[in-house]
Amino acid sequence: MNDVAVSLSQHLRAVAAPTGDLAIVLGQLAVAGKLVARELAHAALGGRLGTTGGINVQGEVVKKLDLWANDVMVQALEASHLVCGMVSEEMDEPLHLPDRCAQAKYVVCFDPVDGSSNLDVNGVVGTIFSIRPKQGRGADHLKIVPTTPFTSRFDGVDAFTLEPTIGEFIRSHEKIQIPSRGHIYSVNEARAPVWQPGILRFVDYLRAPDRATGRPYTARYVGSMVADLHRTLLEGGIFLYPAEAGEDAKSSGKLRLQYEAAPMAFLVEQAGGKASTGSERILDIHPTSPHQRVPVVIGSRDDVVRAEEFVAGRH
Ligand code: AHM
Ligand code: MG
Repeated sequence: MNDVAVSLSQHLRAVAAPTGDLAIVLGQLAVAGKLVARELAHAALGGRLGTTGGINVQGEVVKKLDLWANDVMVQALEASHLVCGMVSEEMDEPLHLPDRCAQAKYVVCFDPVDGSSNLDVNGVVGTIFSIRPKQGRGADHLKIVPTTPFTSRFDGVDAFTLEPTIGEFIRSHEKIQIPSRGHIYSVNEARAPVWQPGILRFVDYLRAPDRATGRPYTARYVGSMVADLHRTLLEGGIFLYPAEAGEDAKSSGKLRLQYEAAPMAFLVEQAGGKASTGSERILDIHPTSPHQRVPVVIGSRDDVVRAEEFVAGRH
């Protein structure tokens, strides 16, 4: 039986920074998460699925729930009075709240609904966020640094699952440790013709039978990184969204550094895994623009190391 007695709010009181400010921001994010979960549960019956007809700064179709969830996140974070900058997949420009700067400590980057191509089929989606210390003054802090300053203050990954009948996130997993090697790979193989040769050879290697090294791996791909990495955190294996050949926007992959790749890299590293672009640690990258994309190779340590070896041409 799970440890039913530990709620997220109790956990935050016990472990968050002595001032409690971080706990307040996380508490507001939990409120936004509950509101989004409630909306998702009822959106189909209420006719609130489908697209807005608009295209976001990434050139992607915007769903009604993307925008609704973005507004919920912005309002919840504004209400904390501790956040003066936000970067969102659904906002072309970073949102700066100058009147909050004196008091605020944090900038939050988020993807309100990751995996939104799954929305209309009731698939798994999720909200991804990273909380960064405010840097500099005024709008300067929107030149955000990676999450590294936070890493030393955390100690592993606990998971909290929303119990909807009582409206509480309850601890469901404690100190998650990713197996050092898995047996699942997760990648959109329809994109294989535009992968670089190292990634192509690596995925071919995973598919090749070899009893001694536990191959072939098996394939699982939801098309929602939150779902694919949830499985990877618990069962191990490797998730990839590699760079693609050509001049189009995917020459650095698809996933955005600040609100998709870096937060997931942080979780995976905290659980003992590894997060790379194929040649560089994701959390070592200094962002140069709000919606910067990076290739992602993430999961069990040994699997990611092996992928890097293929990318480097050693196999
Ligand atoms: P989104 O934030 O617009 O939903 O895009 C990100 C998602 C990831 O969750 C997922 O891994 C990837 O895009 C799937 O892309 P593709 O359909 O190209 O495989
Ligand atoms: Mg996303």
